[in-house]
Amino acid sequence: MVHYQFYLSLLLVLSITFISPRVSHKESLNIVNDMANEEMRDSENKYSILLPTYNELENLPIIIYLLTKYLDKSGYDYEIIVIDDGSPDGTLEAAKQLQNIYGKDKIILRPREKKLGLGTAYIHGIKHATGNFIIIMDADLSHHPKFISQFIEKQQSEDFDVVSGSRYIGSGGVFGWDFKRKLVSRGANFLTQLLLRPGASDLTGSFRLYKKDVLDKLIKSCVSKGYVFQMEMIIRARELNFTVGEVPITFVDRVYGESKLGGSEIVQFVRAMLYLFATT
Ligand SMILES: Nc1nc2c(ncn2[C@@H]2O[C@H](COP(=O)(O)OP(=O)(O)OP(=O)(O)O)[C@@H](O)[C@H]2O)c(=O)[nH]1
Ligand SMILES: [Mg+2]
Repeated sequence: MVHYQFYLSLLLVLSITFISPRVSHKESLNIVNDMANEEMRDSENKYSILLPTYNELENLPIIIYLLTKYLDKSGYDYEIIVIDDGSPDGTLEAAKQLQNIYGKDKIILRPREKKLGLGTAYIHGIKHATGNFIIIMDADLSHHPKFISQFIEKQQSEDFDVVSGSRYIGSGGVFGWDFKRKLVSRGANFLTQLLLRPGASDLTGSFRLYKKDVLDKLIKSCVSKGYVFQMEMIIRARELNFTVGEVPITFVDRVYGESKLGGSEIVQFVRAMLYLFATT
């Protein structure tokens, strides 16, 4: 019996040493270390997803269902922070019911009394975030949660400070926009590329992942509050020497609810772009 065990162990040692010689001892140690580091990183990381909502009653249940589906599957630790600005359509009541379904640890409600704008909605949400990473996305189903794991992988690949979803690289694209809307988006991106050389291809998109401390610094340095906030964030990131990675995303125009982009937003955008051109 003893002999049998001895020969079995000997066989095991020999096979590890001779049968798999292609991986050196150092290499195998590195592989084990990498695996351990990755696991540790993932177990330490938490992703806070900020969902600003204004009249998203039809969209909120679907986006929350998709978020939990994809994130639960990927195994990342996460929380979803809904920042509703007193939507008259009852979005907040729906959010409360969703909280009962998915749990208070996963769905966090941080409502405000009235519509105070998107920029300050993010600032409000960040204050309550417990994750070391923040993901910002729209709640109107234009941004698909399936891309989040690609954002996270991209961030981890080179330890990027910011990962920005881009409609203008690789397999990225826009679906459902009319010609005017495409022209406005392309025009805004083109002009900003020309004047500010931001080092990122999609400046007006808002589907992004940030290291929390980086986002805190970026927000402090941003002056604009409205629509143009997204563009300024990337310009400030370049100015402060933060690294920005990009992931191609497909953007689908909202099916439910109304668009809030109007002429005043376009004027605001051009004004802010010229301001940044003059000051950065
Ligand atoms: N909390 C809060 N959320 C807002 C406000 N304005 C817009 N949102 C939300 O921010 C996200 C982006 O706004 P959208 O209206 O979709 O802006 P957009 O995608 O540029 O334009 P459309 O999709 O065409 O309407 C959506 O989830 C909105 O519900 C606001 O003042 N406060
Ligand atoms: Mg939208």
